[in-house]
Amino acid sequence: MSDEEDIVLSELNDDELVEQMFDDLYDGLKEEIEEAVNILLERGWVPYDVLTKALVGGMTIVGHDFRDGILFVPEVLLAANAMKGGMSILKPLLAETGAPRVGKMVIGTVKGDIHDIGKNLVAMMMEGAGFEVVDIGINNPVENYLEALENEQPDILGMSALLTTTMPYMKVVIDTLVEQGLREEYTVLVGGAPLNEEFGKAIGADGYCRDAAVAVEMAKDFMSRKHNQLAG
Ligand code: B1M
Repeated sequence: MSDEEDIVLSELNDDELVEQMFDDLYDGLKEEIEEAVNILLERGWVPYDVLTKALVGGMTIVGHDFRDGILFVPEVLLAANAMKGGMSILKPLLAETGAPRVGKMVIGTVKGDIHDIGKNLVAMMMEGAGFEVVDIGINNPVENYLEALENEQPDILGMSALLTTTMPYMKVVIDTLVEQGLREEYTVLVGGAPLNEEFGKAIGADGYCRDAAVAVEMAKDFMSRKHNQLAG
């Protein structure tokens, strides 16, 4: 029997358990991740801390080793799957805040890009903050965004890109909105690991969101400005 099999997650203290979750996420062990998420919740951890400290923390390590050629796509897919298992437990809890509906957002990952964990996390946190979120998934050409905007009439358009090769596509979407005279109708927020504030400004977005928490803060901020404008 290996050492791994001897570990009883519920017997670890919080720090050890989070460390073990980093290992289990790295190894793509979905059931273990789900069990550990439940243990942390039972111990009184708030869902947001489980998400950011344990799951996102673990995925950051995976990201470094992916970059350095230590992990490859199949392993990273398993890690992503384990992460999603943990996120699915947290999702209803994050959405359960009972906050009044503050606004509506359409969100999707841009064309050519299939990364969806960050986008899903933003969607979850936005729902938790009282936004109605319409998630149009991954690999979205501009037509998908336009269709969703027309059908859903959201306040905010959110776009995600994780690749340096796909992030310029955000500008294609924004330019199309400008061409069609629709740009002023929506607040456009963008995010994803390779982006930065400068890029957000350069492509004409209203805001660059470093992470999901910033996305929520910015979205709330834009909504309160919108309400003030309407009131004034
Ligand atoms: Co990909 N991948 N990947 N990958 N992958 C990265 C992005 C990479 C940085 C890894 C690396 O080399 N270090 C690298 C990109 C390099 C670059 O462009 N500079 C990379 C590469 C190269 C690739 C492939 C090309 C690999 C290959 O095939 N050779 C390929 C491309 C596929 C494609 O999209 N066409 C690929 C494939 C994959 C998998 C399928 C294996 C898997 C994705 C699974 C999935 O998403 N379902 C995967 C993963 C998991 C990663 C890493 C390891 C983790 C991404 C992640 O989920 N992070 C990633 C390394 C890294 O980012 N460090 C990597 C956790 C997530 C919570 O963070 O997504 O940043 P993040 O989201 C944050 C913020 O960015 C922000 O808030 C989120 C929450 O706080 N945010 C937003 C994100 N979107 C937002 C939208 C908003 C607001 C905020 O709207 C308002």
